[in-house]
Amino acid sequence: MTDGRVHDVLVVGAGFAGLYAVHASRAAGLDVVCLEAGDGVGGTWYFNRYPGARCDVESVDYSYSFDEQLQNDWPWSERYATQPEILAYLEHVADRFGLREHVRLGTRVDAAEFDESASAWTVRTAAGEEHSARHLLFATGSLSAPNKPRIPGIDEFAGETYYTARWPDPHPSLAGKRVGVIGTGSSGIQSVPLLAEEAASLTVFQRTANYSVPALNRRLTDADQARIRAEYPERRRRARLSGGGSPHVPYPKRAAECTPEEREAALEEGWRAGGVLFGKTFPDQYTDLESNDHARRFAERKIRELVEDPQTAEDLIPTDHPLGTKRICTDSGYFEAFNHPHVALVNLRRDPLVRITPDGAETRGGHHPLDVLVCATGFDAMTGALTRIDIRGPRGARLAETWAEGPVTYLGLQVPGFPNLFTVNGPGAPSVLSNMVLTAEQQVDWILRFVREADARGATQVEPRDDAAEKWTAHVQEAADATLFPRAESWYLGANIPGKPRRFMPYVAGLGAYTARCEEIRDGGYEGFLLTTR
Ligand code: N01
Repeated sequence: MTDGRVHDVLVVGAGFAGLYAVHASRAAGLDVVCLEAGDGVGGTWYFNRYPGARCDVESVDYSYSFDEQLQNDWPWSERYATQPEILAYLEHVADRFGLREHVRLGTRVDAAEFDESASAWTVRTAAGEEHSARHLLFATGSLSAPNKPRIPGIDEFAGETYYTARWPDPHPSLAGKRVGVIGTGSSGIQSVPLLAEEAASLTVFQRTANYSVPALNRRLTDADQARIRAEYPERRRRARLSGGGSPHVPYPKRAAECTPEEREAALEEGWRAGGVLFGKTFPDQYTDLESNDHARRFAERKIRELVEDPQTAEDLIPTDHPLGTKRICTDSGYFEAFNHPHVALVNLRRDPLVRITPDGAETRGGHHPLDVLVCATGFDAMTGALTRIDIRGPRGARLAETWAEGPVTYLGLQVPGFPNLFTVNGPGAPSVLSNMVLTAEQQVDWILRFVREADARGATQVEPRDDAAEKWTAHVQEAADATLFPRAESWYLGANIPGKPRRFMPYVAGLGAYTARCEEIRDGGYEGFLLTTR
């Protein structure tokens, strides 16, 4: 089945990026359709319903900026909104801007093929439908393809198995149950305190300890709302110029320029402010190991203060990466949860996981009986959502094969050999190292202007030159190599997926620098891109 039309734009995914792409396409006078695998809009915020799920960027920043009235109308109730509130916001946006009629829910895209003679993409869905469009825009998310851990016996577990990234709705009762959690990234760290409240016992299986800073979440008062509204234009302006897409200002000196007392005071202030920006207390924290060490030792002291059992505290302290080089976490009571007698930590580095059995988890040290297994085991990040789709370019090239050695993109927007295909928050863009909502707005606006420019020039196909993409991809890697990020075995470089090629995927230079480069290329006549007419 097909709707028989060749749309101007086909958007895959109806999360933050996809919904904005639909809205902006319509505003640009383009005919758009959006296909979404979930049965509701929201993308990551539709699927990640695990207990404790919240954004770790302040909600007033992690929200659309394209409509001032929307920005002023939506009263974020907390500093860091919960998943239900963010989902309600996205549903509101879909209704308010009339986006739903353009979105087909429950429609998973399995394949996409470019017809060179028609200069159009045809996508095939899991149900066998076909949809065509001149331009294909993947807003499939950077963290949306769940990683199923390769643990022997995992499929034979006879109890309930849940993935944080696909948490069931309604929430399953865990009362009276023995729950095990595998994974201590953001999802595990956010969910542990709430799982501990509900379960009869909770065993946390930790392979790599992670840094986490108390979120210090709080309700936003009417006075907060009024202040935020008054500050919004300036707040957004600063966010767009910044690295991380929020109006953060680091301490005005590098760590080495401070006296020990001054450094300690700055770190204490950063810690008391709460949240992930502790990772950016000093301006050189991601480039200078000594600066990072100051913050790392400070965070370690905090963990020792929060956790009563000295061995558990030592096990919870990361040993293998500088602070923040694996995505730093933010929590509400994570370390304190281990002070409860029914919560246990298993350090898999000392006591490795051998297998999952039908009734629990076996480590070298013994058997841990479980009724429920929670996998907070992350994602095939950045590329997984794209390479799981059979995407074929005009000369038969398959995206998964083209990226066999790692993703190559120009500006994180396009891939050579795949004309009229765009990615939002994909590899090579600031994406996960920035505020994904503002980066999505910036990229979608850029893409749509490019599409309209191509139309105005009568060009039917747009794609980057090989050399431009290779140069950009090398630049993304070099930018990362100038920081401490590559010192961690992180999902930023694909290290969490066995066999995945190592390439640092997000662009560390940040939103402000990235936007400036995109604008420079646009104003220079789209240097590095090929615009052709068939
Ligand atoms: O996933 P992760 P996540 N045996 O990859 C472990 C965003 N996010 O879903 O580190 C045992 O960070 C793995 O161990 P190791 C945010 O950007 C944001 O938690 O590979 N353990 C690790 O501990 C975040 O960074 C928010 O050694 C295994 C964990 O599973 C990103 O999403 C909330 C294993 C996976 O951690 C991903 O976070 C949630 C195995 N076989 C997520 N396989 C907020 O906005 C994997 N692990 C707050």
